[in-house]
Amino acid sequence: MRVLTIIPTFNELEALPVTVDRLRAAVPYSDVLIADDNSPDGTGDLADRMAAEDQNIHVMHRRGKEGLGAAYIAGFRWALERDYDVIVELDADGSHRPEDLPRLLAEVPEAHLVIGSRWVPGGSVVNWPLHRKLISRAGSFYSRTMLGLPVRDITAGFRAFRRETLEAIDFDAIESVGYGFQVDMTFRVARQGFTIAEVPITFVERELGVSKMSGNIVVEAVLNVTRWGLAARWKKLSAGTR
Ligand SMILES: Nc1nc2c(ncn2[C@@H]2O[C@H](COP(=O)(O)OP(=O)(O)OP(=O)(O)O)[C@@H](O)[C@H]2O)c(=O)[nH]1
Ligand SMILES: [Mg+2]
Repeated sequence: MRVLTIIPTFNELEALPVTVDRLRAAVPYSDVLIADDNSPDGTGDLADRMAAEDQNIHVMHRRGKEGLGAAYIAGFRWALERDYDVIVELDADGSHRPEDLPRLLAEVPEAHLVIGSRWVPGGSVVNWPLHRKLISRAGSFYSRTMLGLPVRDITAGFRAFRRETLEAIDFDAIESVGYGFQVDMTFRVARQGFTIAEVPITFVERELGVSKMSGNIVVEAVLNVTRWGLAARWKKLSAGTR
């Protein structure tokens, strides 16, 4: 099984080396692709230095900040052009513990998409205030109901895809950038009839660096979910009356 872990970065000078070291120790057979959006703090140069010392580390330098979704899609294309069997998404900020990755990878033979989930029994979040937990759970609940998806943690960003799953997705049709990107991907995977498994993880709020979360990203996600949910209902309804 050839595994590629994609780490999107924007200004992650402090956190990136720690995360990559932990990943290399936890899953030494995974290659790493750092997809950097020309970070002003020099994360891209640091990534190049890391790649020069470790042949399993690769770097993709992108023009500028275009959002996490665009960086992942570029990484997916890079992986599909090479012979990777499993493609993993991992944040640079330490929120996703690389030590949990072996448990996700162990589920890949059972499911087309494996999600590291905060909101299944055994999953948890460390260092989040109550309101952040409520927003995340409410967002997942709304998306789950609106889109009819049997997934507890729809916005989760710690994921392992089988190659065939990504091959079936039309990346050009994806517009969302933030959390919406994760919801969008989940919805598309489910609509292909693929199986999705959730593995409990402990999510740790970042201790190093600065968050790129914004109100806009949340608004985008809610609006898109509403639009997709209504469109899917409308399609079902009009198919029934024909
Ligand atoms: N390449 C790229 N990476 C990004 C971009 N925005 C965020 N990232 C990376 O995506 C990962 C998640 O970003 P965070 O800032 O932690 O956002 P978040 O996890 O949604 O928010 P927090 O919970 O507050 O940390 C990190 O590795 C970021 O560096 C972007 O525009 N381009
Ligand atoms: Mg984060």
